[in-house]
Order: sequence, then structure tokens, then C-alpha cells
Amino acid sequence: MDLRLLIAGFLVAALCTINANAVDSPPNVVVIMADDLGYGDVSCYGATALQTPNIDRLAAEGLRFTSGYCSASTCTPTRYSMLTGNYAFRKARTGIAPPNAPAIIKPGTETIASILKRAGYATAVIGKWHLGLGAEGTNGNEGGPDWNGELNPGPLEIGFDTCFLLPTTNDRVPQVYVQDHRVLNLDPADPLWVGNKKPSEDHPTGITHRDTLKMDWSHGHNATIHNGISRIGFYTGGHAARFRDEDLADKWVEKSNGFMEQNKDNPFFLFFSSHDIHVPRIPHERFQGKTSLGYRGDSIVQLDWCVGEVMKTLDRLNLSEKTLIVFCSDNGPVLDDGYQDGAIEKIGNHRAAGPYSGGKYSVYEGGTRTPFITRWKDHITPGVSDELVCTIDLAASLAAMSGQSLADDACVDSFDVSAALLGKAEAKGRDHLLQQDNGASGTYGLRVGDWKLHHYGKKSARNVVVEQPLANTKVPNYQLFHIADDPAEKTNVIDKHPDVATRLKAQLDKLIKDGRSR
Ligand code: NG6
Ligand code: CA
Repeated sequence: MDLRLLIAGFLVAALCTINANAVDSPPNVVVIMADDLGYGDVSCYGATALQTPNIDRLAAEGLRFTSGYCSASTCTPTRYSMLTGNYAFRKARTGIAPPNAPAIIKPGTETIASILKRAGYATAVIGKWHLGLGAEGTNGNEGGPDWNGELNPGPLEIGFDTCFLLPTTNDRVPQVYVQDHRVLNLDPADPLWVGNKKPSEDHPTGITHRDTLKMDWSHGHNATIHNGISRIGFYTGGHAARFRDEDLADKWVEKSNGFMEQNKDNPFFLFFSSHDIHVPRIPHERFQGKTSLGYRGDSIVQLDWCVGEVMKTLDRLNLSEKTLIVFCSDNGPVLDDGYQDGAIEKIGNHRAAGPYSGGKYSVYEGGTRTPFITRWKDHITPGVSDELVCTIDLAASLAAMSGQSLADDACVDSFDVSAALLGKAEAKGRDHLLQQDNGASGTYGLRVGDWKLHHYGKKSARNVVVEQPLANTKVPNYQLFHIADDPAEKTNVIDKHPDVATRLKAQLDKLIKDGRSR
């Protein structure tokens, strides 16, 4: 045999050992993360009360996962875990971030963005952040964002080249955009102040000026009013910088198109982080009234439009065959999340969590099992996959695909499931997944194959019924469900299967104690 061939053969074999799942020409990556979108909220997952033609097309051209999850049933921990590949319960202050939270992911932490940047990608996050901005406080200084100065650290310090953000959530103050390190369009003569307390006695709020609101609140959300809607937290100033809720989706699309256009000739990673369908649900006027489900349904249609626009841009730039799109959600559905927007009254037969129980805030399947679609034209054979995959796996999977190795202490709960994400024959997803509710609450779900263990750290747990406002109910500390036979987790069979319960309890303990699972 030709010596050069032999050497080449050895080299290929050696490279394959380093990274068996590296792909020849790694694709661009666009992660579209929806907010509060449930398993049953889109038509390709069974919704009939509304249609989502663009998300359906994505699924028809790619892989639709029936066991695709996010790792938590609230936003901040899922996003933390998605970017870092670490379970959020391992780190303090990873629960729902307040308006003035400092940066939760510290500079130097390995993230999907830092991994792909190292692999030569241009990287951007556009849309909802909700992972804090600014430095940790010291000596009585609370830290957090310096809204009138440099918002550092933030995404740019953990691997993103650029960002265009809704800094917290649309129901939390302030309603301004952040571009890279600054609030966009801020007039220094009208500084932005953000706080937990009323800035003055006569500051108008959702309580004092309730009759002026264009959408009334139902719980919380009764502090500073902007755009006729009262929010969580107080703020003053920054008027020139404030956005209209109705325009957010258009802005994410505009900025994303610009980023993709600018990087059409080089690899890029875009985290398209939609605020839809989080409250306050105020879709653009052209989507209002489009469904029978009220603004919650109309916001789903708006989200679907965004997905269509991203696909259109990729087609126009001839990049659909060079781009992996991952569509997912940050937690399951909720109907009344603090505003009276008709979500409960207009729900009809629509099942936001599909066949599952629970939703946002819960460790029932509805809290974390969500739409999950991958598309890479000409590379992924279209179909449906029952493999277990999670947003927390994107870090290790994308590292593998782009040929990047991970330090032992990085992305410690992220598994390389790239073969499953790409629908390779015989490819396996995870064999287990820990699900959490919010931050380090001590409440977990552990799915292992067909079984699911619930563990409630505190004596109470969130009500599992999506249709009702939250309530606390006493529940046993441990419950066991056979989710293959009982997907709605209605019958606790822990007394019938003590051996399974013992095995899963031990596995859960180990997952927590080991500090890592990879
Ligand atoms: C809760 C808010 C809820 C929502 C959630 C965060 C109240 C009563 N409830 O505290 O409306 O903002 O936080 O949602 O204020 S998440 O999807 O960003 O995690
Ligand atoms: Ca959310």
C-alpha cells in the first residue's frame, strides 16, 4: 500500500478518536428558543385551534423530537444550562432573575458561544437575555447593571461577538434594548433608573393608575407603567430608549437578518431568543385577533412568522443546506402568568402542554417536554425521533460537531447527542434526564427510560394544572410514574415498584452529589 495513503489513514483514524462526531464541514447554527411555548402549542405537535405553518415546515424538512426537553421549567435556569451545559441547580442564584440581577454566567465560563467562537464562528445573541448584566456587588454596593454606563460583563464576555437584547423579560423593567455594552438610544439628559422601590410618592403604578391600563394585571405586575402596561419593578427615565411591546418580534427579525447577511460567507452562530409567548402578550397589531385563543394564540402566530422569516433569509442567502436550525422552548406553558389577556377564557379545547400534565414552574412533563426540532437540509433525513434530547446537550453536541474538545470541568452535564440531533441511524439520545423547576429549589424530576421520579425538596409543590393560576398543594416528597403507560403522570406507583424507586432515588442522589454527570 502507498505509504502516504497509510499515513493518511492513520491520521483520519486518530482524528476520529479525538472527535468521532465532528462533521466534515460544520454548519452554521441557529438556535431559536421560544419562551413559555408548550408541547401542544404548535400544529405539528397536535394543535388544531391555530396553525403554525412555518414551524410545521421546519419539522417537515427536519426532525421532530417527541422527547425533546429543556432542563428547567422556568427561563433563567434553562437558558443558563443551555449556554453552559451545567445543571442550574448546582449554582446559587440561577432562579428567575430580577430586573437588576448581575451577570449570572461569569466571564471565562465555557459556553456554546465560546466553543463556537473558538471554532471560528461569528456569534450573536438577539432577543431575550434574562441572565443578568454587570458585575457582582462588593462592599455594600449591590452590583448589577450600570444602566447608564457600560453593561459589562454580559454576553460579550462569555463568547458572543455581539448582542441585541431585551435585557430581562418583557414583564420586568426596563423596556429598553441593549446593544453590546450599552442601552440603545439612551439620552444622557434623561438617565435610566431601575429599582425595587417606588422612586417617589406620586410615581404612577398599576395600582394607583389601574384604570388607565391597556391590559390589566392579575397577580404581581402592578409596578411601573410603560406602554399602558404595568410591570415587575420600578423605573424612571430613558424615555427615548423605550420600545413598544408590539415591535419586539420585528426587531429580532431585522437584527437577525442583518447578522446572517453580514456573516453569509463565514460560519456563524445565532441565538434567536424570542420573547414570545411570554407575558405581557402584546403581539404586533397585524397579528392581533388572528386566532380564537386571544393574544396568547396570536403571539404563537407571531413566533411562527419569525421562524418563517429566519428560514426565508437562509433560503435567500443559499444557506439552508449549510445551517443547522434548532427550535426549542425555555419552559412549558402557562395561561395566566400575571395579566388578564383572555388566555384562560379563550382556551377552548386547546391543550397547551399536549398530553402532558403541568407546565411552567412544574417538574411534570408539561414543564420541560416542549417542541424540539432540528433541521439541516440535505443532512438530516426528515422524520420523527423518539430519542431523549435536551437543550443542555447543545453545548457538548455542538462542540463535537465543530471539532472542539471540552475541558473536564466544562459543560459537566452536557452530553454529545449530536448523532441523535442529526438523526443518524442507530444514534442514541440520553438514557436519563434531570428536570428542575426554578433555581436551586430542591425539586426535581428524573426521567430514566420509561420511568419518572419526582422529588419535592420542600413540603409543597406548584399546582400541576396549567389552566389554573398557581397554587401550592401538599404532595408526597417522592412520587413515581410510568410515563410510557401514564404520560400524564396521574398515578403515583411508588408503592408498587419500590425497587425502581430505590434505583432512581440513588441515581438522583448521585447526580446531585457528584457535581457532574458527564
Ligand atoms: C414570575 C412572574 C411571571 C414570570 C416569571 C418568569 C409574578 C407574579 N410572576 O415571578 O409573570 O415573569 O416570573 O418567567 O410576578 S420566565 O419565563 O422568564 O421564567
Ligand atoms: Ca420562559
